[in-house]
Amino acid sequence: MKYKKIVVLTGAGVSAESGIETFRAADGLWENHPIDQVATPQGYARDPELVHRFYNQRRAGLKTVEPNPAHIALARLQEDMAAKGGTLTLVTQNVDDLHERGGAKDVIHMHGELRSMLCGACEHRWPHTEDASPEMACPDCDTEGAPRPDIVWFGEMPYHMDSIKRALADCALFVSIGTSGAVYPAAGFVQMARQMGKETLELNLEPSQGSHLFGQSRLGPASQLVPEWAQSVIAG
Ligand code: BJW
Repeated sequence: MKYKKIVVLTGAGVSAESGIETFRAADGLWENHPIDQVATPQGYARDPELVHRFYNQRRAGLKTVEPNPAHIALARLQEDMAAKGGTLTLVTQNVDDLHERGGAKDVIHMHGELRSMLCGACEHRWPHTEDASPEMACPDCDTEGAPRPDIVWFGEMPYHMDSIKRALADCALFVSIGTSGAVYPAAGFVQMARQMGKETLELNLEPSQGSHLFGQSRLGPASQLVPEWAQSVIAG
C-alpha cells in the first residue's frame, strides 16, 4: 500500500454532478441568496423565517439526488484501505449526506449537516429530515424558537477541528476535491499539510484559489477524476 493514511477534503464540486448547486459559480447558490442573509448568525437573527425557508428547500432537494461515481469511489477506497490496515479520513465541507449514501463511514462534516437541527439554548442536536420553522421547540429542553439548522455559518467555529488537525498530522497524503479554496479554515489545510511535509493533491474542475500550493493538480469533473485516482491508489 503506497499510502497508509490519507485525508480527503471535499467541497461542493464533488456533489455538483449529483445535481446539487455549488456556491460561487455564476449561477450558483449565492447568486440568488445573499451570504449575509442566509449564512450568518446575524442574518438568522434578523429573519429566521427566510433562513429556514432556504434550508428547507435544500433539505427537500436532498430527496431528489443520488451519490455520483466520485462519492462511491471514495467510499470504496476507504473500505479497501481499511481492509489493508490503512485509513482514509473523509472530511467534507458539504452539508449534504451523499458521502454517507455512497457508502462512506465516519464522515466529518466540518460545516454541519442539512439533516440535523441544533438547539441554540442547550446545544442538543437531533436528526431532522422535514421542514423546520422558527416556532419549533427543542425536543430536549423544550425551548421554543431555539432550534436552528445545524450549519456552520460565517464567523462560527467549524466542527471537529481538533480531529481534523490530528488526522492531517498523521497522514501521508492530503487530497482536496471540488472546493474553491475560498473559505477558511478548510482553505488552509493544504498549507498545514505542506508544512508537515505531506504530499498534496488537488482534483478540481478548475484551479482553486490555492492551486499553486498543491504538489500536484489534476483538472476535470470529479465523477471521472476521483474514480481514476482511487483506482490508482488501490492498485498501489
Ligand atoms: C467541481 C465540479 C465537478 C464544480 N467536479 N469540481 C479573511 C481571511 C481569512 C479568513 C477570513 C477572512 N474573513 C473572514 C474569514 C473567516 C471566514 C472565511 O473564510 N471567509 C472567507 C469569505 C474569506 N470563515 C469562517 O467564518 C469560518 N469560521 C471561522 O473561520 O471560524 C474561526 C473563528 C475564530 C474565532 C471566533 C469565531 C470563529 C466558517 C465558515 C463557514 C462556511 N459556511 C458555508 C455555508 C454553509 C451553509 C450552507 O451550506 O448554506 O459553507 S460557506 C460555503 O462555502 C459552504 C461551503 O462549505 C464553503 C466552501 O465552498 P466550496 O465547497 O468550496 O464551494 P464553491 O462553490 O466555492 O466551489 C466549488 C468548487 O467545485 C469550484 O472550485 C469548482 O471548480 C468545483 N467544481 N463542479 C469537480 N463536476
